Amino acid sequence: MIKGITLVRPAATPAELEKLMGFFTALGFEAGKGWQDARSTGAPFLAPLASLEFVHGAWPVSGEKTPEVLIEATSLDSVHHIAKGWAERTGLPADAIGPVAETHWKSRMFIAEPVQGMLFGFWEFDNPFHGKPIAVEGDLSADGMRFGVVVARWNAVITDRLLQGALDALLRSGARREDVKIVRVPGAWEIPAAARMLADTRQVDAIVTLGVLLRGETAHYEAIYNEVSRGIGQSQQETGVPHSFGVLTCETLEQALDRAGLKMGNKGFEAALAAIEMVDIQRKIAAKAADR
Ligand code: DLZ
Repeated sequence: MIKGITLVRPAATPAELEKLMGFFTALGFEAGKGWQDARSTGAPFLAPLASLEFVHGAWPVSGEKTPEVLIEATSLDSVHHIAKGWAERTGLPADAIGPVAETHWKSRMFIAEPVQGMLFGFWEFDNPFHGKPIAVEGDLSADGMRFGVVVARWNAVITDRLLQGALDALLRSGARREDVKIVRVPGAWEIPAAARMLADTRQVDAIVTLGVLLRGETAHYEAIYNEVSRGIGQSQQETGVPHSFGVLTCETLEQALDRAGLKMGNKGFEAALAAIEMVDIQRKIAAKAADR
């Protein structure tokens, strides 16, 4: 139920607020979304797990007690109920836990004074999705993840660069070298079969596939490309192991070089990041399902 803590420190004057903002900006704090209304001004500064917010003016509800610490919650009414019960059991005066009241900033809050003079504001936005991403998204930390990289030798001048890019992304994102298995296959045609073998071992969390098909130089280009992409997709779907697609399809060698670290980034690097992200998404979705 508890989501986060915001420490609020009122500045005595607008000049003091400016000074604090300058100081915390100079220290490298990331500024949050500032706000201003008829009564007050706020300048939040973000930390990964908390924020320290300077305000000036009547805040948060004029005429009421001002809490020093704000705690954002979900299911505010349940939190209030628990706080009331606790206050009753511990013999606190009835007004130690105030009523849940509307604020003037699209939220509801109650103020708790569990010990005299120490005020906590528990609050919840009216819109539960306010400022929060509603999508499940993967992080890019590969710490503790195991990968298979299947790379075609055909057009090795390109695929070696794709492999370098992929390794660079995996290792820089925290994967350990011993957790990355590289499998070299003759050409793109062999990628799906090798990827499937690796996935079936269940010893990898994701597979990065790397190859290059050059239209100008490949007989039956369409047929090979269709089969390679279908096979990689099929292996991914049937095994449930994420497979990222780093098989370039280009008209010329020059175009392929551009996509392997020259003018248009390195598609091996991008494919590796996609694999990391998919492992994390898979874990998050599984964790959410287990929570239900
Ligand atoms: C045969 C062939 C051709 C013509 N072109 C390519 C290509 O552009 N990229 C690639 O990765 N592989 C190519 N191959 C090789 C096939 O993928 C396969 O390795 C061989 O036909 C052996 O099965």
